[in-house]
Amino acid sequence: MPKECRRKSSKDFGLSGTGINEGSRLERRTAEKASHTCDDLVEKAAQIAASSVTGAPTVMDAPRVPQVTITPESGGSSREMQKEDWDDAVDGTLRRKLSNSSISSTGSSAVESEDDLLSDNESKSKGIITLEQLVDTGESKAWWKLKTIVQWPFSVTQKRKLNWVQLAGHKGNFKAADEGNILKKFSENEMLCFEKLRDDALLLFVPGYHGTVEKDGECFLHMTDLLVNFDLPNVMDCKMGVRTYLEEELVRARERPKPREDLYTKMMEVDSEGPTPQEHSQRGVTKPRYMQWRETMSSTNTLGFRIEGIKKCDGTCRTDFKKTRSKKDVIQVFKDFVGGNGNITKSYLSRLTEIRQALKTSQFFRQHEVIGSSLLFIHDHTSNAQVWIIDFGKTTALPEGQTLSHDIRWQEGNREDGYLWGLENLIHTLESVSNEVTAEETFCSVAEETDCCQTIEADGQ
Ligand code: I3P
Repeated sequence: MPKECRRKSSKDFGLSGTGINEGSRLERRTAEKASHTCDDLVEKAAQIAASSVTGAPTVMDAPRVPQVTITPESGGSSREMQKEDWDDAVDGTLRRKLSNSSISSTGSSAVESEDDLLSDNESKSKGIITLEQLVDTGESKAWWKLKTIVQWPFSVTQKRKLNWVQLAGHKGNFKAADEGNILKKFSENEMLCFEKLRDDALLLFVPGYHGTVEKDGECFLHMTDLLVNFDLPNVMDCKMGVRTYLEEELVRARERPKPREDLYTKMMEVDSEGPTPQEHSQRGVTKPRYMQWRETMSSTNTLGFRIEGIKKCDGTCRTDFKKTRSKKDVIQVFKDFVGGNGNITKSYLSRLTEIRQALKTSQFFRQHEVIGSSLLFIHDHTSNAQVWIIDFGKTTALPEGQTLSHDIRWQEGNREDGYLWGLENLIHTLESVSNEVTAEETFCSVAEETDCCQTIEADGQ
């Protein structure tokens, strides 16, 4: 993908909100640019996935499936959504204008350094995934928060005030959509994955995908909101696999290393002894080096998954898991997350077992290098508990005829990602949580009975 296009989409299309609230002249100009860029990309994407990009359901047709939601964090990208917004985004014609992606594995020939391929620092900030949607409590947290009143197409009585909190992820990647849905910044990789997943065994375990839409001059993936069926949900994001960067990122960094100060700073915040003497002197760390360091600090390398963030129903939010590495520590975080509830733990375990089974039969899974994808755990006080496979921005198709086993050691060149190995460890972790929780529940009930017996004996005397 031409570098020029990517830069335009991040800077000019208002990822930090400039395209929404500024004057109409700017909006028009921005929209014109976006249209132009989208048009260029439509043809290209159509060549890749022509047959599958048709027939996106309208809002009314969209299946009401539980989904993930995330939202813009920056104030500029939030506002009340109006009927005409949705008319713009989803109408009968629904032009399939495809924006470019800041994460693309297809444009390597045009890029000049690792960052040209790997990241767009103008549009991305930190982390990884999810957010939450809940009834407004009026509380004001330091977390990135977006308040949106969804006014249409719902009646006054159906209006709901929503708060969305983004646990992790690239800032500004999400916008509000019609109720039950969200808009996620367009990524070619992710779109192609969703198109292929339409006919795959994993379909039941990924967010509903309703095609692409254009809004405010930007292109988005129209997806279901995974939190919609929950009442004050607890949400955890686990990034899967032993590797969190693509092999091509590694190659590029080797060919054209580009130390980044922001990654050096992030590394220093966690461990001042993390950077090498050379990295200290240049005050910069390359992306793969940073990613590898993150993997060794967390449980990615040792367990094949890591905890990225947790949002609990009480409003507390944690993303400080960069040094959560040992199995013992991971178990403790999970126990806290499920609140010592054995039923929720068992529901999660059963869902993970279903996911494992589906992965083993999935053609999509066999034919893709799955990098940076997460499992999203969601439960609420009704013991409704679900796990979803999310984030396919860096999930890349293998060359024709090549497949992965996902459970053998990664060596550069074999593109293995350790996803299944990580899932196996995740299941073992949940089993340990379940055992501990059951033992504690048994202990408590015995203790209660003992107290009870003592009372009876005392009464009898
Ligand atoms: C970020 C995290 C993201 C990565 C991002 C990192 O680190 O590893 O997965 O984005 O790279 O900065 P952290 O979790 O410590 O904040 P990608 O997955 O898209 O590569 P970026 O800074 O280049 O966006």
